[in-house]
Amino acid sequence: MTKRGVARISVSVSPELLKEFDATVKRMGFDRSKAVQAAMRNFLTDFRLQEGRGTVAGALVMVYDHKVKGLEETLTDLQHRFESVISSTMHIHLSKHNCLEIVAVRGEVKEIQALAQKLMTERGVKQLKQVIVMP
Ligand code: NI
Repeated sequence: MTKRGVARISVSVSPELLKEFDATVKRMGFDRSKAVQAAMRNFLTDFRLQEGRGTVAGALVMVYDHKVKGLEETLTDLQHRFESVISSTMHIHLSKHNCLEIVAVRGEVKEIQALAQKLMTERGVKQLKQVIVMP
């Protein structure tokens, strides 16, 4: 294994799994190495999320009803409390009632999960999705 450049690995898989993997990789226009790298990154990101440890980056995407009394103030207060993991926020007025907010995050998984949990449980927040990747 080297720190720079590329490291080559050899893995054992069932022929059926490899056949389906290769067919999917081909359909997506990937090559096998790139697909394995993407799968490894997803695996590591999932593990960080499960374990609640490590550094990640991503976005929290939420829809809320801005007519709900006090909600916008609460959401702003929360974002100030978690300013250490928030890089930026984008606000889009979707309709008369609905706002879409995209909160870009980077930092400790535990902090980001705590922020997401607090945002999604506020009354008036209709939906929250997390898109998390390796930084
Ligand atoms: Ni709005």
